[in-house]
Amino acid sequence: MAAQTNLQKDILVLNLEEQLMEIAKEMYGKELSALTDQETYYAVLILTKRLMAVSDCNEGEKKVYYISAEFLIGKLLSNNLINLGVYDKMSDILEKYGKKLSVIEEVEPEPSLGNGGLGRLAACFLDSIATLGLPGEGIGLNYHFGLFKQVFKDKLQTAEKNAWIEENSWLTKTDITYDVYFGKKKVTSRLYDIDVAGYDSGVNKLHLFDIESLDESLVKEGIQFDKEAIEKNLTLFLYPDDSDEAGNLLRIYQQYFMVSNAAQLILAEMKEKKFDLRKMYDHAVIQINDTHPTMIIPELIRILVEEKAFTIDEAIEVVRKTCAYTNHTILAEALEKWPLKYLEKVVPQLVPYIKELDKRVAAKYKDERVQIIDKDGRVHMARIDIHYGFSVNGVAAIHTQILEETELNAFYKIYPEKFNNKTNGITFRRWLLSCNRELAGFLAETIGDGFKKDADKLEKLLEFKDTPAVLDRIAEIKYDQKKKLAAYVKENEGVTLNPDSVFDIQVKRLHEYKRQQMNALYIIHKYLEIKKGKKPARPMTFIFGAKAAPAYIIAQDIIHLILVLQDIVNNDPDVSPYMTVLMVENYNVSYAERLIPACDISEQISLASKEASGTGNMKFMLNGAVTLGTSDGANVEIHELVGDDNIYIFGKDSETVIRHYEKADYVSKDYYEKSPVIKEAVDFIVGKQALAAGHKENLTRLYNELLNKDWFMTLLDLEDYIETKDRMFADYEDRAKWKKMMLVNIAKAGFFSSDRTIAEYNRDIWHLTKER
Ligand code: GFP
Repeated sequence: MAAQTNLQKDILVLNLEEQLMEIAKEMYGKELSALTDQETYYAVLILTKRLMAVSDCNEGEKKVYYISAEFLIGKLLSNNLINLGVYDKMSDILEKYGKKLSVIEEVEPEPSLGNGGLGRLAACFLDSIATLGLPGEGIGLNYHFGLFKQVFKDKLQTAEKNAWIEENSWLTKTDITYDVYFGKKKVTSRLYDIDVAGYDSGVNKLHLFDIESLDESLVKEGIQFDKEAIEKNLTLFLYPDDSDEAGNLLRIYQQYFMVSNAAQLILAEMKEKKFDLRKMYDHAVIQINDTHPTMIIPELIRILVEEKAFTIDEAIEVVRKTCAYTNHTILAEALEKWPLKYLEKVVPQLVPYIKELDKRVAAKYKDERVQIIDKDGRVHMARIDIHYGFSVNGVAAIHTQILEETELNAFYKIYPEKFNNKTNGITFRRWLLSCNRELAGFLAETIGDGFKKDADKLEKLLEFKDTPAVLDRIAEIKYDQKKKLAAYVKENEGVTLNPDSVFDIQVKRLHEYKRQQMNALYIIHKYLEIKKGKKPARPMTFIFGAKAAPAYIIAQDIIHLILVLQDIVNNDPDVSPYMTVLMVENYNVSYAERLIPACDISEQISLASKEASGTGNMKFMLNGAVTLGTSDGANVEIHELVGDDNIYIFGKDSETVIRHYEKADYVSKDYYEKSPVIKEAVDFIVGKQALAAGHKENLTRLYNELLNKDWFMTLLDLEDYIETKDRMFADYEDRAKWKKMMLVNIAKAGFFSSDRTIAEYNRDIWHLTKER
């Protein structure tokens, strides 16, 4: 069978051109050369889907089910063509008919199925699981309007629905539907699949569940809709507003919908393959990505007991051996705790099981910190995962260490054997081969193309760290990418960027712990310096990209401040020759693919201990940017790999920060009062100039927050940040030194391939074998 399908694929590859012409005829009744770009995109999409449909699947006795609320997959056309090995061929064919593949790629709408690092990691993992030939599937939801589309109005973020699903898309409607019960209320799901092609390997699937009765017209203005009409709204948005009870309930509805479908899918497959359910763990491993899919644990237990004649003890044992949990954060707000009374409203059938799981823990352990249901009647989802799964992993060495020693120490003492670290990774197919074809091509010429399958081979580049021709070419590619970005930004944002300036970039979800506000304070500081006559050696460009959760007020205020600074700086004739500020609108994966290759300084400035790993840091490094970062998350491992000379580390370390929290002795005002530099920058936020350009309410609120609260300790590290960043700009002028730093960063990035991460998950947690 496998040989036959392979042959089919080979034949299809040989006949790509004919096939494409046929599709053009069938779909539009036109010659290929007469198609519009949009039509050409659809034709290539259909052909690529056919190619994946006849490719081998990764099969085996055991499969991983990666359940996640987010899969931030990005556009798929060019990645699929690369992974299928037909990118160049397709490009040539299109060229022959007067079309450019790079233009056709633009037509694709970006799927809006994720928020930030969590979802992008899931997407990189799917690519690597398929590439390593491992049997594995993603399971999530098909949000029609995704997270939201960010539109700036009057220097404020507004949110609109992000409709991304078109008639022709990567989604394939299957005939699989399930009944999902919320108590007595029944809804019907429908499964849509997206094929995930491995690089030079087999194909896996991303399963996205949707609800048959969804009503898109429910969304009236912006992203507002009736939160209570569950059967009409369930898969409209990812992370709908949860600032009220209805919003909380909706999130629970979504989560249960996701896991009920997942459980039914997994059990159907067990049945179809005639696997022994009592040995489910020999055939299935469920990776619970963050706490959103936690209810899979009580749900599976419930089904095994109520429908498969398991005793509760047997069910718990089988499920425990099947489920593994990944923690992505230590932020209390992100560790979900659902009031039991909410669960009673949404999924009453699960409540007796959750209470039983809680009772068993309470009977064994007295420590408050490990109880599933706390005194206030809230169910701690992560605690279910840890007690009733077999593995708990953090996502970078320092993060796992903090989990073991501090945040989850009470659990670590009970179950030391469950804890393990899996430092995150990124797929080099998207984050190098596809987004920076020029660099990837040059690397292949210089060190051979072994690195494409074995990322560690990038180290070979170190042999050229004193070779001027290689160093110059790397710098030249960077310059070209900056020019390309500048052209795109000019067209899309109307802002002029100078490619001869230093590009300093911070792109990530907007959150106070990631400290975009600290970067903004640096910009204010520089602005004031220039106004006083201290000109930088070279112009500087500060770029931000970030969405803020609509209910997160201070995050909106930070965006406002950055947009105010963009206005003030870019329109000030004294300053604009030396400095430009840009906050790109609706930052997403496609934008990241343009920004990252063009970056000189990679901003990774979270408060130490708070960023579990970060993955943007890895993408920037791989593309030759130098990191300006705190000793946090994977920055620590980047630092270890590249050494002191090739990274700029600043700020207080995680122990100091944790001590401040424990003693509650950080007072931001002290820092403000002690340092004239800090005071001047912070005061600017509510100074005449800023208030004239922005809104008093937002700016004052942010000012007060920084001065009186500053929960994520911006002012603690600000002086060190300014000093280090200044040094970095100065070092940029030593071009020989800088180019070498670029090269070393690229050469050392191999460790951060998600192929390595997935190989470790498989070795330590999943134990899958390939049978292809
Ligand atoms: C979260 C964490 C990051 C981590 C990713 C993936 O992502 O530190 O790298 O998960 O593990 F915070 P964000 O959505 O916050 O970026």
